[in-house]
Amino acid sequence: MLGLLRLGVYPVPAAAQLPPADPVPAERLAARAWFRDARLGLFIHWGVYSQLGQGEWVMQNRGIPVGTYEWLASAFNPVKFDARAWVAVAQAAGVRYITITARHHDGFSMFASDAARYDIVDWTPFGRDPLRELAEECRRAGIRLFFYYSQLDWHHPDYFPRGRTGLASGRPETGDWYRYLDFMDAQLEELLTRYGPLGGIWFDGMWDKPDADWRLARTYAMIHRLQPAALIIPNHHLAPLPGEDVQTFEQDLPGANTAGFNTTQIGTLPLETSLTMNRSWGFNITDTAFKSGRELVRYLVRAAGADANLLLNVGPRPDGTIQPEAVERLRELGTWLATYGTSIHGTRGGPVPPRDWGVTTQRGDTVFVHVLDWPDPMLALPLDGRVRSARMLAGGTPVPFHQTPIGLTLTLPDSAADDPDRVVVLELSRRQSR
Ligand code: FHN
Repeated sequence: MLGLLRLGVYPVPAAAQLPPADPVPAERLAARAWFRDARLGLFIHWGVYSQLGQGEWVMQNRGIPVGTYEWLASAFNPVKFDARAWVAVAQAAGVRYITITARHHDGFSMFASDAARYDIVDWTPFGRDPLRELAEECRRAGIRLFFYYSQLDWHHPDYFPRGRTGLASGRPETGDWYRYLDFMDAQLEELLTRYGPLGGIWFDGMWDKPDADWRLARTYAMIHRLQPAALIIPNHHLAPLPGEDVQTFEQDLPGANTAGFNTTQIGTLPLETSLTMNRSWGFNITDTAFKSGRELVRYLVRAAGADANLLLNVGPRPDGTIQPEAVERLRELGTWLATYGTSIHGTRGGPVPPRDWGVTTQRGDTVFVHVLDWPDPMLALPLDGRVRSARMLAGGTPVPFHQTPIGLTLTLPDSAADDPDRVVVLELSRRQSR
């Protein structure tokens, strides 16, 4: 048992490793409310792996040993990287926050780190810190910046005992787990003290060693101490743990589990769902399976109806440019939000839970009925509020409605075939408002 503990194996599930959470300070509660209002974030998977155009797991998938991958890292030189251009694409899409990979599972740091020489400034000819440039541009544009930080590491010698992955990395079968945890805390301190106020930290990779002692309480406490308004968003696929601020789901709406690794337990924290625009997170040169702008609008709407944010991903190319297919779809989202954003940004899911025909979102006395799939002119909703008026959001055409004690029926105008979402705006009489 003692041997196991010294090796950092802690046969106690993560949940039991954390003391009950202290009351959440006001500024973090305010940050959580801001996060819920934001509704749309841009996820960016970008790094050394982008050079091979086979996604961010190429080191693992092709069994590339550390030495060879280190050479690949030394060739990384994204000369066309332009933080202002990225932020402009995000702004035009109606994005309110960006979450970028500061360090993915390959262990390479996309920022200037004193805790590691294996970083973009020391190890590559590029020599610049893209996260610093992005942080400045985000601040200028009023977009909040989150850093994705991988707890899993296929490069670090102290990520030992190994977990489920990274077994072909060619590292010696030795290492000091707690020295690895110290390394992570040192890097997180750098990220939380050198890039200005952050939206938060988006963790990933704990699932590689689910029974390990990740010392979460210590790391979470440090983050909350260094930046009290920073949010902790863990992609551990478990129900929320003390000290965490957002529950994120991957490639699934909250509660669903088509991906096979998401918990179906929905807690009370703000919710988020991360989604690839094609089938890859990191740049994949042969992955042309891009979802249409229409599909992405409808996913954003379904996420908002489930009271969750959409964190939509792009995988920039090795030269630092974003694929035109992705820019085009982000532009389409922005065009749609220019008209319909009021029914998404700053809303909450409900009052009618998600349905096959669509979802509802609400803000104060206003309810937005998002009709996504409904062939018939009449739509009945179990809405017991007193509706004062009903109109189409686009164009303002009044929508005939009939109110009964058990609900409401709407007579819907024909929809344009390519209309991704017919939005009916209901104004509730204050007395009844939620
Ligand atoms: O392994 C990662 C993967 O590379 C990617 O970062 C996604 C994003 O949510 N998360 C992990 C898979 O669960």
